[in-house]
Amino acid sequence: MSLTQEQIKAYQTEGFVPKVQISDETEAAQHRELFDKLEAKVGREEALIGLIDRHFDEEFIWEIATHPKILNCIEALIGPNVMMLSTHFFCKYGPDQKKFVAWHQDVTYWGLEPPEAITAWYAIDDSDHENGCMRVIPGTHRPGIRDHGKSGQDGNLLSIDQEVPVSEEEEQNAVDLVLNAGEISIHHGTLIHGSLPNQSTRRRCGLTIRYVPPWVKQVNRNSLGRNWSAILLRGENREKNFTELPKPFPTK
Ligand SMILES: O=C(O)CCC(=O)C(=O)O
Repeated sequence: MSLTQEQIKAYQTEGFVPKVQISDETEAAQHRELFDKLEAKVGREEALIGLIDRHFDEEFIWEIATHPKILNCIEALIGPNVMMLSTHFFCKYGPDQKKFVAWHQDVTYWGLEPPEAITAWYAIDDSDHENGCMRVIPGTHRPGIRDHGKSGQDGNLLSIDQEVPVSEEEEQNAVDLVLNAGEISIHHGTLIHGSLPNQSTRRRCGLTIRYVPPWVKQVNRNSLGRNWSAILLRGENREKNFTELPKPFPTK
């Protein structure tokens, strides 16, 4: 299974693929149960945005990030050579926490040249308007990176409180990416996206998985002051731009 020509075209023109089913109900329930255990171990505060690159020690995260169905979709969009840079959970608990994700473009502070990256957002929980699903502004990936400022608002989950200004018209064009657990959306690294606070009593947790083709270079550290811990998942890494780490677990 991969993407249809229509989905590939939509990604090129709109900057995202809104929905692809990856896991059936049983597999999605297993992933949720394993995430629940991890959340219970680390606590909710850490689970918000503190679970970064845990695919190195939690096998279920590695399994999601390297799921053949996800990699088929990524390969259809960026070609046969696929490296993974990172995994990162975004969790929002409602209704009092008021955590949100301000409008931004992922690659702005990632230190990549050219700034080419792609994200699969895997729904651990059902994700809808009420619990603060991802929102995207179609087509905004095309002009490239815009200047970002600070949101200045409490509750922005982004690492350095970044926010990109958007016009009223763009805001009105925003699309909700409603997903069932076990589905993914895919977005381009320069697509403007964010999410509103969770107004429900249900958790909204998604795993973001960041991929690049190996011809991209890391020229600066990322917003966390780190180099990416890159792993080759498909094809070849002829360019050797990233220090390639070994796979922490076998792939299926
Ligand atoms: O999960 C969210 O609400 C936002 C995720 C996000 O900003 C990202 O994938 O870069």
